[in-house]
Amino acid sequence: MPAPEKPDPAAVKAQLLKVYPPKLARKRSEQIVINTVGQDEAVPEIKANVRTTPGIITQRGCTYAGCKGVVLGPTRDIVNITHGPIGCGFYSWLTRRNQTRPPTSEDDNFMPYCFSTDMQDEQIIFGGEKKLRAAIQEAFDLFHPKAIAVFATCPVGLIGDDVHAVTRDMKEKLGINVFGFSCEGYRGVSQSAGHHIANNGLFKHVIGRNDEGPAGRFKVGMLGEYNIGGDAFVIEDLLTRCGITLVSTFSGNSTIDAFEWAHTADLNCVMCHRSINYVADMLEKRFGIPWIKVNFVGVSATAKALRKIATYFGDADLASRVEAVIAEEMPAVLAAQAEVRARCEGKTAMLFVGGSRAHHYQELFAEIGMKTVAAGYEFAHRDDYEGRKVLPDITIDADSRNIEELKVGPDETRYAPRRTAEELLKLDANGLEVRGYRGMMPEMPPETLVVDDISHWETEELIRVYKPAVFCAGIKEKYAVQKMGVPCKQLHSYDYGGPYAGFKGAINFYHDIDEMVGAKAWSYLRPPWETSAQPTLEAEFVRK
Ligand code: CFM
Repeated sequence: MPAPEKPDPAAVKAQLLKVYPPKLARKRSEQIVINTVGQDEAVPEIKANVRTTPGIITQRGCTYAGCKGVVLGPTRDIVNITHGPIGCGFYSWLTRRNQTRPPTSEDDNFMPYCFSTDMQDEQIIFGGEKKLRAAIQEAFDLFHPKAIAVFATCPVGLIGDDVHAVTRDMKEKLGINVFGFSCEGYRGVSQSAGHHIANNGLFKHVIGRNDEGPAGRFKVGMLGEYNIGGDAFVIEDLLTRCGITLVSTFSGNSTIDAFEWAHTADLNCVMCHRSINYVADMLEKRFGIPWIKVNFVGVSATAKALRKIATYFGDADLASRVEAVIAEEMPAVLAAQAEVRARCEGKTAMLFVGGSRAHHYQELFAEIGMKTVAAGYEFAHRDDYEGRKVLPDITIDADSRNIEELKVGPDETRYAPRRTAEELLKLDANGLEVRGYRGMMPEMPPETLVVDDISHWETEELIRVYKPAVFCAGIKEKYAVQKMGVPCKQLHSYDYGGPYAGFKGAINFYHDIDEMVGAKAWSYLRPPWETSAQPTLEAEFVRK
């Protein structure tokens, strides 16, 4: 049956909720919102960052994944040891295609290795600290790294191994930086808690240890850019051509040194607000570095980000170099847009990804005339949906309170506000939106559906109703979506594609999406349960 021209979102929402028991339906009802944008970008309230109800098939990951896999994983010269069963280490190892590029083959690069204590029953019963100590020693003897980080998995928390005591001892013994994270998978409602724990750990153990950062007139830090599919390489190239010095990136293509001198930047640019806003805030409070939200996904967003940096530094030469770089890049972009738009215009997309990409990638789709009809984050908070203006209204529940909130004040000797309060106000008036993030919903058209922590049932139902031309999600959803005849673009790993950031990345994205939405293959696909009269798989209850 062809999809109706424009499904009624209220009816769709009711349809999604009707299978749930009343209590769950009430909860999900607050997490599924029909968007409206009123005066001053007022959007409806959405419930977010709450526990997934057991029994629901969620797309979320765990706290350990957010800490080890997401924030620390992309750094090449820290030996990251997973203290836990081997699966935790293995499945958080390079699956999102975070790339790195050491300057020479002599430089440390541990990313091709997966380090784990490979906990066995014996450690679960008698404790794993001894094995962890031995693993740290072994890693040190083999690789002589500058730093070793240890990540606790669920069983570690359950049996009570103290990763901090072990890392403290080993730091003293080995004379290098060794630090641990209590990022057991169950510690928060999703990987978001892991981001926060990672941010805190970096701030306590790494940032600020070295005052000798790179020299430059326009020194920025990039926060929340993880070099998926080579995105950071594109951004680095743009900044270099503009004459902007990238002091450190958290954490795509990064090093421990760059983390240690992160406080020498004069401006921080936040890409993924969800995963790293804590570091941005702490760097400002302790060292006086202001931060702005940027987005290098999408052509106009990229140009805007570069211009914002130029505005901040207020230097005419820098501004003209930025304009020159944009002008160099635009002809190829416009040509690609024109070519692809002819085929993609008016087609629809749905994006259910993480905590920032469901927002950022809407820009790229809009640039080739595609409409986002529904979108949502897996684990973002209300501020990522509704904008940071709602921060004071967010209720802190027991799950969030479980995560340490560092109290950070000015550094006694190194606090140096890069701009005065008046200067910041002026920059704000010039469109810089210092410390601001407007969130996803104000930029989505009215009548679109916003769904937090989408369930598998809801995913399938939305696809049935809207029949989008492309569905953006991750590996867990990919094949179920494609079996429904809809192409699925992985926005976590980019499948085998990318980079998608900056101008060159946008061109890659336009072409990849053009190929996907134009491919007839999906419409020919018939899953076995539709083509066979016989059930393809039968099961019966073993226990009656
Ligand atoms: Fe930030 Fe990310 Fe994302 Fe994220 Fe992630 Fe990721 Fe993501 Mo996958 S840090 S919130 S925890 S932009 S791994 S690089 S793609 S879910 S939208």
